[in-house]
Amino acid sequence: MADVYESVLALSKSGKVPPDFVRLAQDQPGPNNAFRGDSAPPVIDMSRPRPECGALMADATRERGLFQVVNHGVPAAAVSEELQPVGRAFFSLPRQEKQEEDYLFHYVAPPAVVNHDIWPKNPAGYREANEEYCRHIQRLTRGLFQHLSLGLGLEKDAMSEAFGGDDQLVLLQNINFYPPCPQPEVTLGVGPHTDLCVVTILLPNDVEGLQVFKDGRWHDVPHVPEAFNVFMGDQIETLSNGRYKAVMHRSRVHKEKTRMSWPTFVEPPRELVVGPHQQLVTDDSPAKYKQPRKYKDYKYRKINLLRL
Ligand SMILES: O=C(O)CCC(=O)C(=O)O
Repeated sequence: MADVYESVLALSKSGKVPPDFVRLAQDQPGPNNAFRGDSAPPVIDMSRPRPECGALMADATRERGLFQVVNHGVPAAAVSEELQPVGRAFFSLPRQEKQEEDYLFHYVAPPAVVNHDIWPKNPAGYREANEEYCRHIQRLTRGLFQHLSLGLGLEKDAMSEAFGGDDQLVLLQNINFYPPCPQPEVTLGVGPHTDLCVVTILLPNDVEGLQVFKDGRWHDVPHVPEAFNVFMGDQIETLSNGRYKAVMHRSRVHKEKTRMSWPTFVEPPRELVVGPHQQLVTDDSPAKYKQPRKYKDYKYRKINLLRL
């Protein structure tokens, strides 16, 4: 624990962000330049009847590519008593015990892609908490895919089938750790991007910082207790032939508090070719994404900043 806090303390005492972390003036979040109120993403109650839920999700995704869900079926205890404590404990370990300094990534499903050798061995219970959370997120993903399929006017299993089947979906678990920062107005936790995957299911701690870009401005996403943020990624934008938009987002850091977030990236299998769903390509709505690609090639090109 000493290590993290000593380095953060040193940073806070210096009162300045190291030059490498200072963003260009036009990319700095500034002291208070985001919008709230009407711009907040809708909070969708997943206990509503299925067609209603699908319609609400479809509206939200067409409008802004992001919504929040409550009554999603993931037990609060699996999050607040298991997943979050082991994540916090991991980032409190001395530096040499952590594989990374301020983030962690590993696959959690399907079994064929999971490599437990790179999962943290400490703290005790890390593996069990993450395996249990993964099962809940798999179930939530199935529900979301059904709603989002219906919202596109497709059969409820259409998205799952198009992405290779529920048990083949690849879940990449990430933890972001953003320590307090003496000058939050000049830097960002994560810079602007859309996610590569199909959807991202993001669980934040109670320190706000997520922002989404809409109508030429950045908007704060409020913290809603026990809600998940559901982001549309690049693959669902392609599959839906542009009806669902991948959301541009970024994260801020806080002057005094540590922010953490647990995004789960839901990806298609690496070899799967993703293109617009054939029922969504019509004379009135020709294919917008003319070059279907294997997911692994799309990912490689985007990560390496090659032309897509
Ligand atoms: O921490 C957040 O709220 C956003 C994280 C994010 O966008 C990412 O990990 O890709």
